[in-house]
Amino acid sequence: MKIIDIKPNVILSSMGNETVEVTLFFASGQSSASVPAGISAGQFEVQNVSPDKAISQIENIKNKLINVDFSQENLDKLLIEENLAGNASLPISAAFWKYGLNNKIYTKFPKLFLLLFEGGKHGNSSISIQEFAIIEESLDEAIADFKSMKRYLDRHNIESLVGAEGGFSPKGFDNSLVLETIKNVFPDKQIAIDIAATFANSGIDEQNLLANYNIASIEDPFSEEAWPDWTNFYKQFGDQILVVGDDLIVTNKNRLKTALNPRAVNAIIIKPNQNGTISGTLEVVRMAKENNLKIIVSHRGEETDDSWIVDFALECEADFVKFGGMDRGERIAKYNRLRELGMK
Ligand code: 2PG
Ligand code: MG
Repeated sequence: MKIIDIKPNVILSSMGNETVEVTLFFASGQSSASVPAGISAGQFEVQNVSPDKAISQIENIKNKLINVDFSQENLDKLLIEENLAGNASLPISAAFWKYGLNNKIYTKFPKLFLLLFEGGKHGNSSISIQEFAIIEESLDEAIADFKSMKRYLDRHNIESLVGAEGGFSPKGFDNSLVLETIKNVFPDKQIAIDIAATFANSGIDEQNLLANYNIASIEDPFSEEAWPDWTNFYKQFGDQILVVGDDLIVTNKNRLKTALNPRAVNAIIIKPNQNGTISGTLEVVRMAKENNLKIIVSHRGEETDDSWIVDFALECEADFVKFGGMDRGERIAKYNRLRELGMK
């Protein structure tokens, strides 16, 4: 596929910060993609630069990208060789990838980690765990459940902030109150939490959590360098729950290798902007599947209205997705895209 022109552009993210969008022009059409950002980003993610710098990096290599017949792999290889920052390479890589999708029909859909409550860097700091989700198999049910929780909070006069990802973040709540509330409203649903331990206040007792609540998945229970804690935890609980690496692995194949021997995880968060290219991300997905890890494709704390991450999740045949709560336009865009692609 030959790119005939490239227009990088600055747009605003869901936090009102500037981020990069790229439009690629082809002989027969065009394709745009923008990049999200982490609020609780892992320290080993691909490096980003300011949007202005990213745009000048793109302008500087424009001539090498135009009128060349690229495959996705060759394009991404060049972006890496040219040492582009993540927020310069990914919008090009993703816009190219998007253009190559031919209105595919999907029949298999991932389960949803429907975000209900948020704390840590994403919400009210009296809640130290970053994310509390319930696991849903149907989009319609997820929509209904999110509304049920809203009704419950309204009925009890519980005032709540809207978290960064469209979840509830009620004033005066702490981790236990959040978990009790979920248990109360949805006694039969499985719970998935993201402790985001690098940023969480200490004092979370994982054993206690598992004993008292219907927890099916724990993400980042320890910081990204606490390998022995991870491997011990996996040994103890890996046959009961998903032990999920996000900041630990940062969609990086070398860190994934480390997490496999000795085993630290049985599931992985996949975020293309932690990696920097589509091919690099797909390589991590392949390696994770070969090693029987569950695949969880995820949005970022700071998103854009772009919903290509949804198409990406379906292309990867992800087991689960994280697209937030149902209370912010940029999150709703993902759920609308899921619906458009056929999920009920
Ligand atoms: C996470 C993500 C997305 P952030 O930790 O899993 O939910 O948050 O993008 O802020 O890293
Ligand atoms: Mg996380």
